[in-house]
Amino acid sequence: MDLNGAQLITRFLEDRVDAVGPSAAFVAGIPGGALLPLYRALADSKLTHVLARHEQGAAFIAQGIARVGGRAGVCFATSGPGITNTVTAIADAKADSVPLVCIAGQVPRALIGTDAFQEVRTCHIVDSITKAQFHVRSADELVDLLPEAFRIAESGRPGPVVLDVPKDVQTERLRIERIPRSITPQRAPAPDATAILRAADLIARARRPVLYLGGGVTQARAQSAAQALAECAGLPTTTTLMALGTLPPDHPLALGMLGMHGARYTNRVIDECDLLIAVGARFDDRATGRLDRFAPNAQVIHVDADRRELGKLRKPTLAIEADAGAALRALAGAVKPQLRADWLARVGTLRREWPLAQPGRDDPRRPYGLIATIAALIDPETAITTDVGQHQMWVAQAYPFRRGDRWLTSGGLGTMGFGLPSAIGAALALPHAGAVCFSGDGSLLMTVQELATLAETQANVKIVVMDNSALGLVRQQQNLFYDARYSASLYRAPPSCCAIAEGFGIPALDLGFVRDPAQALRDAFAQPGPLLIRAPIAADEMVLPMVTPGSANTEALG
Ligand SMILES: Cc1ncc(C[n+]2csc(CCOP(=O)(O)OP(=O)(O)O)c2C)c(N)n1
Ligand SMILES: [Mg+2]
Repeated sequence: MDLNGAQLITRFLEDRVDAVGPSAAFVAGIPGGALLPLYRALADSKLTHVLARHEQGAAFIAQGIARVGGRAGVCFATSGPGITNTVTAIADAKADSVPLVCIAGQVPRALIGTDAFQEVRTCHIVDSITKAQFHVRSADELVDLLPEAFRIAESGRPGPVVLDVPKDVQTERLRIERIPRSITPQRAPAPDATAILRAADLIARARRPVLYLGGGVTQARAQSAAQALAECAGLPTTTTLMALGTLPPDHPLALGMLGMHGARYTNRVIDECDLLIAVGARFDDRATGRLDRFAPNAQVIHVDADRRELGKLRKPTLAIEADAGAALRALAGAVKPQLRADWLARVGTLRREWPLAQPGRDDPRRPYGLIATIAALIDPETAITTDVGQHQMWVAQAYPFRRGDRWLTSGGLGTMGFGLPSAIGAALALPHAGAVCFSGDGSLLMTVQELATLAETQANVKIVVMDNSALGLVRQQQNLFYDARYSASLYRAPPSCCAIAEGFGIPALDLGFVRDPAQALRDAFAQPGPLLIRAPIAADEMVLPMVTPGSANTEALG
């Protein structure tokens, strides 16, 4: 067949829909000069383009689709300012191992290196925040590079890939027999059988083991294998922020989230453990606190798809490079059933002595009460996204997550502005269940223009803005660690987020003006479709406990 580079791209993406499913039909982006040939081909394709209002939004919409579906999301950005606008969202995808393919326009080949209009050295800029990046030198190269970009993004430990495609590569004609097929992503290796036996032996001999699960378990969609292992070997189980939902909060072995804003008892159980089984977790500083005092008396089994994580921060007793799902299934089959009555009794005592206090849990006008009231109204299939700040940590502490793949938050990079566009992406991929975005009044403004995208797509997204007229988490740290000198953390002229939403064509509900917030929320969540809900929050509410950065997790404040 005879076609041009741009048509090859759209035909490849269309074929991917048959292999991956309907959400692969979405491409989020913004056109521009260097990408107009691709948009010309798009006009003839069956793909559904989501016109974002900022390229960061486009890349986060693609992330939302990827995080709920597990396969690569796709975004388009033009050369120069288009691709530089995606940088934050690409770095975010790298930090949280999210498969993402960004197709960027570039100036025509003859102009490269001439400081042409809208020319930047794209590959150079994204080098350290991608898994791979390719400058495409001819339409012929696309035949291999398109499947390769997706294979890399989705295989092993997933991550972002950028294709830098000059305008005249998009218009260059080529003859091919057939459209290149997408490659089935390769999982990380299966675990070594001897290593699994050794791990099972370490688990059998441990007296106080803890299972420590990270985002890799969600990536591998290994929730049931993780539960099976925990239940068979009697392992109290903690999760990182990224793996919330792997064990439902009412599971008797669930310890909840560890780390900076984890419950005191969770961090104490880890402090007392003699074997830590880390799976798909990377000993991130927000999870471990002061590293040399994290699980100080424990041997460590570390399972990860990425061998560079093994021993990067904590020297393991036993390192296993493997897909989290395969390793958990193998371990669940190899461990001997144990009840561990003494250890579980000790865990119960710590849980009673050092519980997670949730003041105001019964009051929908306070953070925990608001989250609990909303959680009771939402289907477990609904995606929950957050922005970054106190509201994110309150949701992490209080929301009763039941599915890891329905929980979307910017964990590694901590990007304000993640919540709204990722919720749009998630809701496009889950049209019935939709998405709820818990945002902050600061974070919302980072990508507020995506309200226009929401109005246009009518995606089923509810936005709950926890409005404290403040950069709350910054203010809290200034209160606790910087002599309560509040520098640049209170808004003196806060805008009305309800008026903003309405200006974009999104209806709004202000809980500050209703008599019965619980009833107003019931009514609001009974209606499908976009809505912004403003929940006023007192600026002095804190998210506690909190471990001082650099301290041991057992020394939390509050
Ligand atoms: C893009 C970006 N800039 C700055 C920060 C630093 N930061 C972390 S939390 C926070 C405050 C967030 O305020 P808001 O969204 O209102 O949430 P709140 O803490 O008030 O709930 C800031 C500025 C960040 N995480 N991301
Ligand atoms: Mg705020």
